Amino acid sequence: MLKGWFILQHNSMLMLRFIPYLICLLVLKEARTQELKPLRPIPTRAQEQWQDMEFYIFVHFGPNTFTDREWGHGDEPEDSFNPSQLDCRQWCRIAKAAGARGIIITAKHHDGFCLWPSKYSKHTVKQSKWQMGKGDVLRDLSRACKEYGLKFGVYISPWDRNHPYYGTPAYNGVYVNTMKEIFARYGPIWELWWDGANGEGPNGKKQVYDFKLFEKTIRKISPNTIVFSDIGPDIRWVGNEKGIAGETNWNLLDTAGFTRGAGAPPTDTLNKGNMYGRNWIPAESDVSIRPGWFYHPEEDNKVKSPEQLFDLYLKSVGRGSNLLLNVPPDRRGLIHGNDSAALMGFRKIREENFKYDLLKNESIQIVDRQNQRITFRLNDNNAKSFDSIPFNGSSSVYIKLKSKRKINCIQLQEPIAMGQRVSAFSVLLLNERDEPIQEIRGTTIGRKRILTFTTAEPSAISITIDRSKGLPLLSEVAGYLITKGLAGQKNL
Ligand code: FUL
Repeated sequence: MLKGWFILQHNSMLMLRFIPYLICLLVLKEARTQELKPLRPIPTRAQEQWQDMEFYIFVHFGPNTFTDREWGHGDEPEDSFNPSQLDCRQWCRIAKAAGARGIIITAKHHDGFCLWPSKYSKHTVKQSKWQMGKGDVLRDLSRACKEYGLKFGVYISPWDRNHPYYGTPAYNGVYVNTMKEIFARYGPIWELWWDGANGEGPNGKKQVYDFKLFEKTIRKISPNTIVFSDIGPDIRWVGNEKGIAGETNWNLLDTAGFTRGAGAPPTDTLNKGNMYGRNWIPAESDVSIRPGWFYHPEEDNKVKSPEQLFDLYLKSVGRGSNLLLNVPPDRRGLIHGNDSAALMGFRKIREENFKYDLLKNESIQIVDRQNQRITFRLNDNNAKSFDSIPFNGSSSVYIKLKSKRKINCIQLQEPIAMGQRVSAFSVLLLNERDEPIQEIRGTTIGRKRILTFTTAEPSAISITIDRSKGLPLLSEVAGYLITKGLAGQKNL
């Protein structure tokens, strides 16, 4: 009995002695969980999934394809639209083989012509002689996308140079019905593209768009659709039509006081985002594989080369944006051989150059003044797992390479679900004595940051986060040796 009491006393004493440690641990844990809370604003699930799409195809197709115009006047005879061999499965086959993950089509461009037999317009495929008025491009393409496992999106131009109601309040109702019709017949729609253009209609008047109503409608009928316009709500225009995101690229944007189109923020702001922006609105980089958005036979030999496309990939996806690459079908309704050849070359370059991650089998250490630890999370090829980098100005990620190797590309990723944080970082390539042989500096990282630099042969690599809005987090670090001369990097 006495013994039992003694043991109890002894245990309690022991426990008492540990209490300060326990408190300490709890405090530390609390501090860590606090630090590891998401830093708002953060993406919605749909936005996060959208950012994982990286690269997809834009299709500009309509009367302009046949009339050699970029902006139709809206008075083109319906019969002008007459593809001789339309095959949306061919588009999908090529998109899939190029490694694209979806297709967005101009269901209606500024000329108002509808690529589906709409109840709300008399300027549609139904009024054309194509397939004796029974053709429906949206039906064919939405089906083909499903068959090939591609996401399906639509561009529905609010500007309509044909519709008799355009320029009157009634047109806003027509536009809402048009969207409802498309979503009901051809959904699910993954991305909806709102062009900012707002010109005059057939009666010489401009429309006052009721974007509040448009947005409310979409949120109601399809809450997960990603809606694009120059200022969102879900994704923003990158500020140019060259497919180039800012080297500094925040997924954040302030939209208060701005409107779509002429009232949008300066293009430079759209290009870079706002560091302290209140909304999560990432940039989509749109560009055409040819000089024009629509097909023109005289541009058959002006298709961007695989190397140029790869350069654009580095400047869009490699800067944390998505790449929306326009590939306009020709008058047959097929993707021209020159375009598909360029796309296949583009895929090959990406595959070959990103096949072997030089850091995959290296051990990555997280180092600060006091301690160092090995992390497996930064090269586990899982962008969702991440680690925090102790942030005291001198902390870094250190990779001692098993053997010296040539490298000219580093890829970094932040776990964006936790909010975008890093605003300045540097990568040091070190020799066997840990002396710097090359320094590469960057600002934002975001979902993906691909840095290319002059080829070096380091023994170790050190990455330092120089400035961050909160505790810096990294999810992936990879390294590559990109083929010399690619992407205009002459000295790679
Ligand atoms: C612009 C349009 O005016 C062009 O014709 C094209 O559709 C491009 C993607 O967006 O604002």
